[in-house]
Amino acid sequence: MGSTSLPGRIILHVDLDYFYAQCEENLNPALRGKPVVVCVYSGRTEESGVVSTCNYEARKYGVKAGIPIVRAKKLLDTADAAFLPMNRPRYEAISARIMEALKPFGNAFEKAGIDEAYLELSSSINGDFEKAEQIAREIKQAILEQEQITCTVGVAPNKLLAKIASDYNKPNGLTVIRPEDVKTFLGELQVNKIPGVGRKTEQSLNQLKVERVDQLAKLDLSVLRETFGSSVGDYLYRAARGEDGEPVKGREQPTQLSRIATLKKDTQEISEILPLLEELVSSATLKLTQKAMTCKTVSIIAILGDLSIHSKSKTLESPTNNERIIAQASKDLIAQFLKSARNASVRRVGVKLSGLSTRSGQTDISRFID
Ligand code: TTP
Ligand code: CA
Repeated sequence: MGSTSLPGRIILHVDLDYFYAQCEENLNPALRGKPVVVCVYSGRTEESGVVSTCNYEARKYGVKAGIPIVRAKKLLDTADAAFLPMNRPRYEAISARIMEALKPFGNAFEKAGIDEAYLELSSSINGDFEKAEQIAREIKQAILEQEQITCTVGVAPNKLLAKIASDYNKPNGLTVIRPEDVKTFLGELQVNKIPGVGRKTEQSLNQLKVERVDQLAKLDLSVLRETFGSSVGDYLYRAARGEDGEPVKGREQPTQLSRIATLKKDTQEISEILPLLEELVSSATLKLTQKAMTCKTVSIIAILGDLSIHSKSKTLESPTNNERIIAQASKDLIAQFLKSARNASVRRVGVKLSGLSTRSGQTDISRFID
């Protein structure tokens, strides 16, 4: 079922600790050591609204994100606590500087929220988890020195596991999950540690007598699909095994990829067109493979001597990055084109691969559960 962790892959997930509250502590160091609660005031009454986040001193009293401010005040009534209004533009400016500082540490960088990001280290350190751990320490030090912000880092063979790792030991933590430790590490966790598994999914799993991830890994895929539907079922099945092929998306993923070139001379002969077309297919397919993507549709483009542009497309039976299949489809299409457009003298020829998706076919489904 799709790709798992590619061998040698190492991903870092950086999560800034109690982010908004830590920003407030830095803006007013007198707050340090006290419970600090950042609030979203609704404006209805003086105290109505909810807690956005709070520092770890406040968490000791049971305060957490999402609870009413009134309730947080009750929990903290014996403490010398600070209640501050949220100032999002301030936190965004700090976040933007930190994100810029993080980018050079990886081959690819993906911001996943105001206070979290993924870095792909794979190709620079050749699967060396010791080096990855060292880089994680350097990152923590760099952010601390530059912004006086602590963070927690997870290091693992894929994004899913890196996120689970960074959640494991907060604040100011560093957790490394090596490929050989995945099964043991994951197996002992409660199912709600899987990103996306909230109260509802957890309750449904509990009804199936599943509380820990090792128990989840014993469920048949068919049971998971019946209970949660096929996409969430597939996600849980793979997550229980620590499998995730999602790339760190440096930029927006392309939705199509094309190659086009000019023939040595205008021609109507397929034999004079095919060698160039095959080269273009080969180059496009290589790019697809490098991006760990597949295509669903193959098109050929023909620009004639009169500069008119023509194209023909074929939707494949299943998504692929197999060069042989893509080359065959292109060959069929150009043959069809030459047959239909008699006397067409081709000047430029091209191939376009579209309907691109990542090989796992999974698009961050964890965000949509519960
Ligand atoms: P989180 O990373 O979930 O929380 P955190 O950074 O405050 O704490 P932790 O040390 O556990 O990582 O969220 C990041 C920021 O997003 C957080 O500082 C405030 C904001 N936020 C809300 O406004 N409402 C919410 O319900 C949550 C969970 C977060
Ligand atoms: Ca955080």
